[in-house]
Amino acid sequence: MTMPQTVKTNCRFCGYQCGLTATVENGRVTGVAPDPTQYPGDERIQHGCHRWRMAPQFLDHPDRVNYPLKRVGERGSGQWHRISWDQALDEIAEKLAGLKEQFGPETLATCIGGPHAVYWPLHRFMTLFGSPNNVGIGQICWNPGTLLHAISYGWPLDNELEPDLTGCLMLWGANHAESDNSLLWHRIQQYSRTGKPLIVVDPRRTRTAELATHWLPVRPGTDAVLALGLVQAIIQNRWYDAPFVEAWCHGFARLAGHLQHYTPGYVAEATGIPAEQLLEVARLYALQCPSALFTGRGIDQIGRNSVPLHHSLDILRAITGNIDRKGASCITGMPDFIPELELELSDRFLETQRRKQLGQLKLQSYHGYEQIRKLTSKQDKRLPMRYLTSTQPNLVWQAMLTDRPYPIRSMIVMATNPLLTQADTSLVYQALKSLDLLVVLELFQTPTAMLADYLLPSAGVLERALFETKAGTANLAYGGAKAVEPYYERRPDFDFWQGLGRRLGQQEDWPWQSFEDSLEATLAPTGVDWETFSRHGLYTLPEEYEKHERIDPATGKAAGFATTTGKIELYSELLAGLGAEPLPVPKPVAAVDEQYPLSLITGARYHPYYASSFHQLEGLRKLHPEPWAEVSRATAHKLGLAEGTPVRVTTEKGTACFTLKISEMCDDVVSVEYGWWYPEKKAAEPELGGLWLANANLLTSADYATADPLIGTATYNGIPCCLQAVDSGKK
Ligand SMILES: Nc1nc2c(c(=O)[nH]1)N[C@H]1C(S)=C(S)[C@@H](COP(=O)(O)OP(=O)(O)OC[C@H]3O[C@@H](n4cnc5c(=O)[nH]c(N)nc54)[C@H](O)[C@@H]3O)O[C@H]1N2
Ligand SMILES: Nc1nc2c(c(=O)[nH]1)N[C@H]1C(S)=C(S)[C@@H](COP(=O)(O)OP(=O)(O)OC[C@H]3O[C@@H](n4cnc5c(=O)[nH]c(N)nc54)[C@H](O)[C@@H]3O)O[C@H]1N2
Ligand code: SF4
Ligand SMILES: [Mo]
Repeated sequence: MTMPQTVKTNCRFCGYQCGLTATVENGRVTGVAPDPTQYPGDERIQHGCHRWRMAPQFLDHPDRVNYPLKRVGERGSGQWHRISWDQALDEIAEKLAGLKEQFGPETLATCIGGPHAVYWPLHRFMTLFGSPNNVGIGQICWNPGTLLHAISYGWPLDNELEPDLTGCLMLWGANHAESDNSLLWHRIQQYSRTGKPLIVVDPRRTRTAELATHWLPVRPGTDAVLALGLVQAIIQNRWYDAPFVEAWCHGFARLAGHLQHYTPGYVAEATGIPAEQLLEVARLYALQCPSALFTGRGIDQIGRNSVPLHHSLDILRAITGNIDRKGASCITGMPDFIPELELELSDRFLETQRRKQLGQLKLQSYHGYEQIRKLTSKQDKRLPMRYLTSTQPNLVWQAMLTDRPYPIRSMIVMATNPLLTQADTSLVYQALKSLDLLVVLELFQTPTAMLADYLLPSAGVLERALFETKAGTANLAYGGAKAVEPYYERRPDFDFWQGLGRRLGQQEDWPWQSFEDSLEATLAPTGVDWETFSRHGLYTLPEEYEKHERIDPATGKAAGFATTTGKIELYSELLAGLGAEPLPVPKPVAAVDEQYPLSLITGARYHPYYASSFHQLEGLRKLHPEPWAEVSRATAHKLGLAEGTPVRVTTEKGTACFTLKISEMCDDVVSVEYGWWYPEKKAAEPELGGLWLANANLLTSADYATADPLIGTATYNGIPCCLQAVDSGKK
């Protein structure tokens, strides 16, 4: 027996990685508590969060995967044989070498998810193996905003909120009350108490919208029209920042010409937002600067309208002078530590293999990446490559099923549950079932893991070091040390990639002893060692603003922006050069009809879950036991349905069942939660943990042909659907 010790560590039940102290006895965690000496630096912030308290239970939950498992029965039969890590790695390496020999390295795909884990080791392996085929979530999370910011401003932007300084706050398609437990939500609440304008654009009156001075219940998917209406109102009324526009914006006259028909009346008709409200909001946003504008997944997930909308919002910020301005936004910089781009060895990725990338997307492709890189390089900056070039998922599933344009016969899935979180579950299911090799690195036996040939136990929260870096787009890193050695035979994901790489001829490129060793090397250029970093869990430097005004002593010229013209591009020369629309053009939203008379939004987030995670934790499940489908009171009345009724939502793609909830929101809209499965159900075919019951992605599609042609974004919001009681007997 050893004496209990208190060690510094972090939560990672969401992307914030709040600091914790853990009590450790005999290598086991017996308790955790918020640690105010680490990020976010104020233990009150964690008080509103239920998840971190679950950490000790999570560590030894009976459903955790503890040993490497190899499938023995039919795929999905739930029959496994325990094997050693060496056997697993040897067999996987041998199989991959054979497939590579037969079909080329592009026959291996990977699948990754949201910010749950450190992904660069996976990308490094794939660069060296030679495959461009990583499936991510990027097309509907992060990439549309990041790529458009880079095009408009020359680099991604961090939106800022300083409750005392910010004069107006706009939240567009984001619901921080449910999606964010940490510093930002705390600040939004603090800001709302000042009484200054808080504008929320969301078809639902969410808990965030309840704080708003102005709630704009936009019709799903029509946001780009609304954004252009705001821009037009600001131009018409001369509320824009004329000196800033004159000095720093390119294409203002062409923009003004382009906007003629976005009158308040036209916009009201298209979006459902009354003309007076539009004018009022435009005036507040333009004149109460600094104005902050945060966007969320609501706008990354509206198919062909995501790019025009992001572009319109970039313009809105720019013409009101809210770029790189304290209290509004900050153009971030390259990190002092080694950026993801270098850790992934992206520049070594062979040209022949880049050309094997599936699809012809204009931006989310190697060609698009290179065009942006030429410009960012002017200011010595480089965006991460692999995530911003990851493959449109639909093309990968199709290649698995049809062998066209070439066979993809194997996939390694890490820290994601694509059967719940990628669009079109039935397609994903068929594709995964068709593979010669499916490897899943997981904490739990998820529905995706149930189909694996090899299911490998990952070290999770408190068992592995953390180092989160905004993918190398900012000089910011947070994280810290593990509290204990992994329980049972779990290992950090890094060990898997290093072990596999070393077996497949990549020995020289995996020089480290351990994951921590690699993190130490990553931090080295900052002069801070891993131990020092872990004490506070944060590396950053104070932000600087208005950097475009800085005079370069060598040339005597102002730095400007890393774009073709050196200015913020309202009219994008880069998009024009790619043959895309240089000014935003909203696209029609899918029309409802008699068969599908309602508009569906998928993905409502609710505490305490996070995507498809945590449904097995009883303590959390009881807080929110049922998946909801929400409609307005008027819509429920029209359908003759009462709250609590089990309902079936149907789209062209499929059907899923939820419990009806009446909420304040746009009429004729249905909002369903996503990520629901039932870990208590059988972990084998055909149930697959209740995969086919309440899973929102039974209703969605990521069809490449209808997705956005620049980034590949599919439509998750604004899908025609119908809703009926489960016992209505109709099919
Ligand atoms: N319809 C619809 N679909 C959506 C969305 C939506 O709004 N609507 N949102 C999309 C968005 S924005 C995102 S980001 C995705 C999220 O989708 P995913 O990233 O797939 O999220 P989870 O379902 O939480 O799956 C994460 C899995 O990783 C495991 N895990 C956690 N930590 C580790 C680790 O360190 N290593 C390994 N190997 N595994 C780990 C967890 O046990 C869990 O099963 O969903 C997307 N899908
Ligand atoms: N509890 C919990 N927290 C999470 C997650 C989770 O699954 N659960 N997921 C994490 C991840 S991966 C991400 S990316 C973030 C996302 O965090 P947010 O970006 O805040 O995402 P949501 O909470 O889904 O809020 C999106 C809002 O957009 C609205 N919306 C839907 N369609 C439209 C539309 O057409 N126009 C407009 N203007 N709005 C629309 C929805 O009603 C919803 O309220 O949250 C993270 N935090
Ligand atoms: S906010 Fe996120 S990281 Fe912080 S304690 Fe809650 S779940 Fe953990
Ligand atoms: Mo996400």
